[in-house]
Amino acid sequence: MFQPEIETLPRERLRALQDERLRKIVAYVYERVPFYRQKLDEAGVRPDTFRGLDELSRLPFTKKQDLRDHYPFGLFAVPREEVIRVHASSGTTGKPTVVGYTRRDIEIFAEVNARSLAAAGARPGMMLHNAYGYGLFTGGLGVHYGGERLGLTVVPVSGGMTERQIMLIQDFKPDVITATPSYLQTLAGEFRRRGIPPEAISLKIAIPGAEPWTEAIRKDIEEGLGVKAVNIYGLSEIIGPGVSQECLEAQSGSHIWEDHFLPEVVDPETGEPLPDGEEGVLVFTTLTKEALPLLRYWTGDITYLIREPCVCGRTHVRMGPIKGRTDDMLIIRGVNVYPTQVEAVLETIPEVAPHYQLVVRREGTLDEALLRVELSEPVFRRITHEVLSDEVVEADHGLRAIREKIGQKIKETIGVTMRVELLAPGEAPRSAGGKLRRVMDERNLSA
Ligand code: DLL
Repeated sequence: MFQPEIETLPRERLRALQDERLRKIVAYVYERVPFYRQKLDEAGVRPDTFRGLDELSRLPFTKKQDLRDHYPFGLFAVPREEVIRVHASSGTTGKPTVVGYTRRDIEIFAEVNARSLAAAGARPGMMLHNAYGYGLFTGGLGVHYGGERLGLTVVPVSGGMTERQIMLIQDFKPDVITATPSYLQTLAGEFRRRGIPPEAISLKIAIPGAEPWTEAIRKDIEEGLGVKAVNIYGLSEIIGPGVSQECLEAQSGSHIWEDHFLPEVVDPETGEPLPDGEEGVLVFTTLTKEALPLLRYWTGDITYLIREPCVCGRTHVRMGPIKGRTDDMLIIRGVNVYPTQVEAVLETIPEVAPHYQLVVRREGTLDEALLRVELSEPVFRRITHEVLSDEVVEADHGLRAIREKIGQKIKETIGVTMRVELLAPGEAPRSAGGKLRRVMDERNLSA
């Protein structure tokens, strides 16, 4: 562990620390951020009488729109001169969300990423191939500083230029790789294409994050690169990567670094806090941030909290995988659909690979969903073989059976009819370096 004492702090002491920090941060934002002073006044919360954790749910939520309304620096709690770095995340609409860090914030950013890398199994002296994007995106620099803090040799490759990535991995022989899961799949596919077996790749650990992924993708990455894959989660508004990290020991849920980020899961409709284990929107209060402290930030990410002790000995609560976002939930013919539900169905069908695209169109007044899925290599090889040996009819039957099986399972589990199209391996979109959009909603619903 990078900071064993804090990472294994007994729950009651962790709670006391959070309680103390929460009171402080409420007083801090009340004093320094006009937006929060007004919100807290409206909620009837006064810093001098606020009773900490027990009254957490009295605090107002902060939403992405609040950051947009105060673009670019309006929610900063320190003069701009004390901000030593800014990052920004590009939203789907208009202006980016801008976040800022004081010198101390950057130190904490490095610290939580060092913790995350260590929990993933990285050790001082190892080499890290960091293929998260450098620049306004928090991924590259966030993981970079964490790697340096832990004592790794950091190779700041950034995303993209796959040829060069492959060459550097073969020449430098790094132990750890950080990149989006879709880009790790791209790299694994490229090694495969060149006939380089996983045993010949130096990598031992991959740390995917920045977009949702599934157990099937984990398997694809682990087998393709010959690594263990452990999740890293985070968002710019809270700090960037390193808000939570899956440990190598359990590979089951990501530890939220709770001495800095206070999590809640709430009902997406009512905002009421939900009991542990129930699925809802993940909400964070930053406990130590100076430049951009946020109260009850509504991430839009859907998950649940796991309070059971972990085999690794860390006491910090775990979160499950991100099931989707409240805002990338699709409504297809009135049914709520998360892309990850589609992935979960595909995982149960051995004939297909974890590469797909979901296209939603509107034909007249009706939504049409088209699911384009790649066949697995062996099935594709069998079928092309049959076609070459003139068993075309049978081959078509085989494909139709697979298509029907997928369509039926989707209908049974999600409740939506989707047209299924089978693709040859390599035909579904791949990540060229950053986050991959697997869903294309081509309905123009505002028109
Ligand atoms: O993606 C920070 C990051 C960089 C995390 C590198 C991990 C690794 P944003 O661009 O602000 O920040 O996007 C944040 O991405 O609210 C989630 O919806 C999604 N996301 C991030 N990590 C994961 C993950 C970075 N491990 C948004 N699993 C978040 C699923 C993730 N979704």
